[in-house]
Amino acid sequence: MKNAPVKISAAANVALIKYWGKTDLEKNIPAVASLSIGIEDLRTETIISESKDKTDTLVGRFKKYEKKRILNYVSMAKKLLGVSGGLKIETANNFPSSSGLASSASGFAAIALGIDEFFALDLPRKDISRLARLGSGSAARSIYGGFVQMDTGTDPFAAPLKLEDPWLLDILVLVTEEQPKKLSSTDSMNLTKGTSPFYSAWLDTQENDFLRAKDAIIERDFWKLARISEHNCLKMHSTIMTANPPHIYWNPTTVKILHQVQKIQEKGLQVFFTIDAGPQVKLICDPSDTQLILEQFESMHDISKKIVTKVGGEPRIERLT
Ligand code: 2P0
Repeated sequence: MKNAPVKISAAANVALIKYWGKTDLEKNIPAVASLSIGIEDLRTETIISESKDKTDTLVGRFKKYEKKRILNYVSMAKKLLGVSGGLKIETANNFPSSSGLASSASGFAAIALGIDEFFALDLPRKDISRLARLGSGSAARSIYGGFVQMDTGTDPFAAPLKLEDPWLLDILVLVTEEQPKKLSSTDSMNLTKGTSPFYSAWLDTQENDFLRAKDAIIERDFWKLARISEHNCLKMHSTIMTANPPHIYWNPTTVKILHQVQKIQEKGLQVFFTIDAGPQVKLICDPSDTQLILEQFESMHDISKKIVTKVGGEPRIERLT
């Protein structure tokens, strides 16, 4: 093996129609279809090169269990693809990890894209998406930028939503807490599936949400997409809060932000919220209103970070010489 190192930058994504629940734990098969947008400036940068001591090594700030999860994934991916040789994987996020900002999505997408590039496999994107899914369900969507859909099925993969022109929307990430979350998405999904009385309702209504959100995007109807996305997000969190034992990912600032968004909407500014498995809130804004929306949060000092970015997130792949 004598391959040049590769550098991958993959972006996090946020689902407007959420993936929550699996039908197969090992293969990470989502129980429901999902629809996401790539977040241009929340990125994982990963460099893959040949490891000097022939074993896979991981360089970066990881907890023991995270390191194990990533190294197991790399080993499984190489076996699956029929390639061998120790890899050195250097990886870093430019945003807080494991706190509901989708670091596993960008992280596993970067590794899947990196392994394909390092071994010059030239796999079709849909197969790289499947490979990323085996690391983390949401990572399947971070193989692309823009609006991305992910289906269910026996070996599903994500695909970009083809739009005649890109829909330019801003994303305002409001960070309320930078601590790693106490309950992982995987554990929370399993708990929800096993114990929430609302889980079956979640499954029953998801297809309709997914189809209506797709229509809203094609029709470029901001308020239609806003209503469906917010409802879908709150439905997901309701199943989590009604699991047994229950879990609340939100903190008081999360709730304050939701009330403030409702007030801003009443003023006619085009904004809606979504929240993943954590306390952070992402606001989707029409760019003509972003500055005014941002001003409405100026006095909320318990927001620790405000990141203004946009829908995008196309991965960048570079071969280093
Ligand atoms: C999503 N989330 O669609 C949903 C909404 C969080 C809330 O996918 O178990 O890290 O690794 O497949 O992808 C976060 O869960 O879970 C997630 P695994 P993942 O983005």
